[in-house]
Amino acid sequence: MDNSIPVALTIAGSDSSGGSGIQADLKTFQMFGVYGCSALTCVTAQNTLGIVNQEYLTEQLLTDQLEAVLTDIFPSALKTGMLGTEPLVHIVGETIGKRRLNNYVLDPVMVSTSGHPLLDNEGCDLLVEKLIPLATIVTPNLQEARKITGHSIDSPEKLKPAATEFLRMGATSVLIKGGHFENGLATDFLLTENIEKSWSRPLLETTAGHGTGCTLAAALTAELAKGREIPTATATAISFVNRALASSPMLGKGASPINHFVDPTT
Ligand code: PXL
Repeated sequence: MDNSIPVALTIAGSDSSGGSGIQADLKTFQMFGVYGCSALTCVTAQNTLGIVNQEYLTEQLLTDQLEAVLTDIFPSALKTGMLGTEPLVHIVGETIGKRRLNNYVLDPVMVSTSGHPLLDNEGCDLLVEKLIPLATIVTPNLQEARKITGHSIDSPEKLKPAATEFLRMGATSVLIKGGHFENGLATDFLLTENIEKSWSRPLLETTAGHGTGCTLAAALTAELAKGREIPTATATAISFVNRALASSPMLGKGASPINHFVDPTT
């Protein structure tokens, strides 16, 4: 009997409220039928209202987590989320190269929804220089895409030039998420070397949304771990997150987490 299941690795921070970070990633992998491994970069004390405290793990401890997992289990896809500092970005880049990891989903997490910095400025520079060229897909939100490219991206027509900039930086593909402009639509824009695709929907009136970015990148990683192509993996991940957002359990007093229990396949 073949009991094998696809394996994915997440390198990210812990969110004590369980809605984003490592917790969102592992819940999502599980829903998609993918075995999840993890390496922590940071422990945050947070709830739906925001981050109260955070502490980075040492460089040695991140290195040792990665070595422990990767000398034993080979993931068929991986994602990175909150990396925090330049030295931790450096370790991730070195490890992906040394271990020849592929199907890499880079979520360039920089600032939390509540405004808390999740990556220092030197870390941002190194992420662009070292991680973007390794990425199968980069998943910036509009704010991150503006910061990384220096483009203003103030209309739907500006999405493609900004996305092209990510490919020029060395990424295989890019998904710019949640662009909303005066048309009242939220648009996700995918660009690969030979495919351009966008998904638009009316903006959802909700206070929920904690962990949508992490969950989308995790769903994409799970689909790549199963061998799906980038456009179908992206479509599945977007559908999962939209339905999870629409059926949020409305937990907590701030931005509620989304509903990780929705069916990934419909
Ligand atoms: O959603 C970005 C994010 C990622 N990872 C961790 C976080 C957050 C936002 O707060 O705390 C650990």
